[in-house]
Parts: sequence; C-alpha cells; structure tokens
Amino acid sequence: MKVLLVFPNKNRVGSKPIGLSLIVADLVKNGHEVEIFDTTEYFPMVENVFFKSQVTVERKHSLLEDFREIVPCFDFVGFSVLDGDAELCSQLAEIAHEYEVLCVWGNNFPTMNPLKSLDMGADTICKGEGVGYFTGTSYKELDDYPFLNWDFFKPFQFSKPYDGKTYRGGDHMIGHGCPRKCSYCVNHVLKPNVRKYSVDRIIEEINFLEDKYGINFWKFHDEDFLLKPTKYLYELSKKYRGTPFVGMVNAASVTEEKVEILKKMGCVSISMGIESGSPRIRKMLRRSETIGDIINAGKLFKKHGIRTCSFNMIGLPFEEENDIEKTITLNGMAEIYLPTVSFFFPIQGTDLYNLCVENNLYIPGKVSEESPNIVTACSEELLLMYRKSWRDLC
Ligand code: B12
Ligand code: SF4
Repeated sequence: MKVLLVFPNKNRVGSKPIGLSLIVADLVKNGHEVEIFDTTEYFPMVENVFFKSQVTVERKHSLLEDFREIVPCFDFVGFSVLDGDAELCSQLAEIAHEYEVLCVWGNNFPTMNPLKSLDMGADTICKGEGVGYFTGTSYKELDDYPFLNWDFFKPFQFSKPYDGKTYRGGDHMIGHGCPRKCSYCVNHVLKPNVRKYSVDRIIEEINFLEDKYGINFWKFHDEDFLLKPTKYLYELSKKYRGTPFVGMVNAASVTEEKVEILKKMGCVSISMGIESGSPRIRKMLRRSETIGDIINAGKLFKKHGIRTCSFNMIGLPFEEENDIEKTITLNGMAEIYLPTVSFFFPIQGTDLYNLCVENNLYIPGKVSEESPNIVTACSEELLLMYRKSWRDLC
C-alpha cells in the first residue's frame, strides 16, 4: 500500500506532528510505502529570519500544482485535519479524486464534524485515535506504540530557535490527555483518557530519537507536563540525559518540588495557560486553577530560573475592557517573561461554542480565520487599547 499523508500546516514552523509521526511509524513497520506532503513551505512563515537559512525549499510550483504532480502515485491520501484546515484539505481532496485516489480524513475536525468532512471531500473518516488505522494494528497502551518516525519531514521542521541559538528540535508527548474540562476545549470531548508512557519505555525512545536524528532540544507537547506524580517525574529526571526542553503546564499542578525536578532535568522554558485574569470570565471558561495558583506558579518558575510564557485569549463572549485589563494585570503579577495572546475561536462540540451560537455571537458557516465573527470584545477601540497595554507590559 502507498499512502501520502498531508500535514496541512500554514503558520507554525519547526514542529513535527506527533499523530502523523506515529502513523508513519506504523505504516513503515508494516512494510508500506509512505510520504508526507507538508504544506508549511508554501506559506510565508517559512521565510521568517529564524528559518530562512535552515530551509531547503523543495517546492517546484504552487502548492496545488505540486500536489497534483505527486498524488497519482498513491493508493490513499491521509489528511490530518484541524479546525481551520478543512478548506485547504477539501481543495486537495478534489485533486486526489481526479486521479481516483481515496481520501481519508483524520484528527479533530473529522472526529467532531464527520458529515461535513464527507461533504467536503473525505471518502472515509477516522474518528479519534488513528495509529493503526491503515494497517489494522491495534495498540492498547502508549508503551505499545512504535517509536516516532521523522524520516519524511523536511529539515526546517527540526529547526528550533531558542534564545538566540538554533537547535535541532524533537517533538513528543510523555503523557496524553487532561482531566480538566474547560468550556472552550475539545480535549476532554475527544480524548477523555489520561495516559502516560512508562519511564523506561519513553527514555528508550527519547534516546533513540536523539541519536538517530541528532536532536539537541525537545518540545514536550503534553497538555500538562506536571500532571504526573512527583515520584514519576523524579524517576524520569534521573534517567533523562539532560537535553534542554520546553513544555506546558497547568498552574494547579505546580509545586516547588516539581519545579526543582524540572529544572534539574533540563527544562528551560514553561508555557502556562492563563487565558483570562477576570474571575467572571474564568468561571465561564471553567478554568480550574485559581488566580493564586497562577501567581504562585509564575513566581516559582522565576525563582528556579525557568523562563515562563503564558497563553491568553481575547475576544471572549461578554468580555469587556476591564476584563482584558485584569488579564494584563495577572500576567504582570505572575511575573510572566513572555505573555502571548490569541483571539478566541469557538470549536464545535464545546459548551462555549454552543453559548456563542445561542447568543448570536457566532454564526456557523459564516466564519473565516481572519474574521472570527466574535464581536463582543473586538471593537477597534478595544483592540487599540489592548495592543498598547500589551506592548507596555512586555
Ligand atoms: C502538538 C500540537 C501541535 C503541533 C503539531 C500539530 C498537529 N497537526 O499534530 C503544531 C505546533 C504544529 C501545532 C499547530 C497548530 N495547532 Co496544535 N496542538 C498540538 C497539541 C498540543 C498536541 C497534539 C498531539 O500531538 N496529540 C497527540 C497525537 C498522538 O494525537 P493527534 O494529533 O490527535 O493524532 C491522533 C488522531 O487525531 C488521529 N489522526 C491525526 N491525524 C490523522 C490523519 C489520518 C489520515 C488518520 C487516519 C488519523 C489521524 O490519529 C492520531 C494518532 O492516534 C494539541 C493539544 C493536545 N494536547 O491535544 C494542539 C491542538 C491540536 N492544536 C490546535 C491548534 C488550534 C493549532 C493551530 C491551528 C494553532 C495556530 N493558530 O497556528 C496549528 C494548526 C497546525 C496544523 N494544521 O496542524 C488545537 C486544535 C483545535 C481543533 N479542534 O482543531 C489543539 C487541540 C489545541 C487546543 N486545545 O486549542 N499544534
Ligand atoms: S487545562 Fe488545557 S487541555 Fe485541559 S481542558 Fe483546559 S484547556 Fe483543555
């Protein structure tokens, strides 16, 4: 079987998706031919100063033309589709169909929107986990998964700029899943199970990947790296080679002992979801950690020399100017080194999506990435105020 896997990425450079890396590994292990069609190099981010020197752009024509050239050689095209990727995947599926190549859609979008995906060009969809989808292999535990396979990713997806240096980066997750139930998040709807690799198993794989691909920097994409028990983290840190890494945490899991373990293990930067500093908005978001947890966590990381980055959202339903001010103040109180901000985008299947629809804040079908149609907090005046305050804070 010959399978072409599409990574329809537009605006992030320097990451290899874990889902596709596992699917590649399963196909290769079972003797099938596979290739990755990574759309990243057709979008401007790749021209960014950090990556330019690393990029060996192999595109010949436009994205659609290059896809047309390659797709007839395959039996299946597997699309990994997140919200926001569906339009592009639909265009590519149309081309694949001209050559009678079957299109399988997997990942969050088809899992949450199966009928829409079939309408948009999927011949069949994979709901939820898909590691053994093409080969029929069933994997019960994370420890049973094959080691990630990055043989088909372009060099720029290994490029990890950090603090003025460019490293060769690896992407992995030591644990999967989150037990919390934030109202805007699809995680608990899609993947209710919280699982982790055993320490010896993941260390064996990390060492293998470091040696095979020359990895000298890791990004661990676990939803909350510190969700694991202290004893597990301690054992992991003892066996880990010390390669510098970044990860994500929830402030509710942060204790001084865990922060010390992270530091000794080689953690250089931690990202933490703050999202909003307004108690009434936080209640709507169903964030489980307290404002005190966030301040405490930020200060602990600073004390132990781990850089902090925070995720914040604006444009939330019913959000007002003073809510945004509270978010900015909270980032300051937690002494966050690098606050980042995104526009809220409602994801189908979540309670906040339903709330937006019920209150006419979002009109399904009318949405575009540029104009998410959430008007509540995004007047020009508010945005100007926001940009200015954010700049001042940074
Ligand atoms: C790592 C990660 C990334 C990486 C890799 C992205 C990727 N496509 O895998 C990078 C940094 C590139 C990234 C970028 C973005 N991400 Co991201 N990312 C994550 C993160 C932290 C982990 C995902 C992961 O690896 N899970 C583990 C693997 C094993 O599971 P999986 O990806 O779901 O894959 C399994 C199944 O879905 C299925 N599957 C997946 N693809 C396919 C394909 C086929 C053919 C088949 C059969 C099966 C299949 O099989 C896989 C194995 O079981 C999640 C949050 C989370 N913790 O889940 C957010 C998350 C997926 N990202 C999100 C977003 C919004 C983005 C961006 C749009 C952000 C932006 N504005 O740029 C971009 C989109 C880029 C893109 N088109 O992929 C949202 C998605 C929301 C949604 N419903 O669509 C999430 C859920 C975060 C969140 N809560 O908001 N991300
Ligand atoms: S803590 Fe993060 S991953 Fe967990 S439910 Fe909330 S937003 Fe989702």
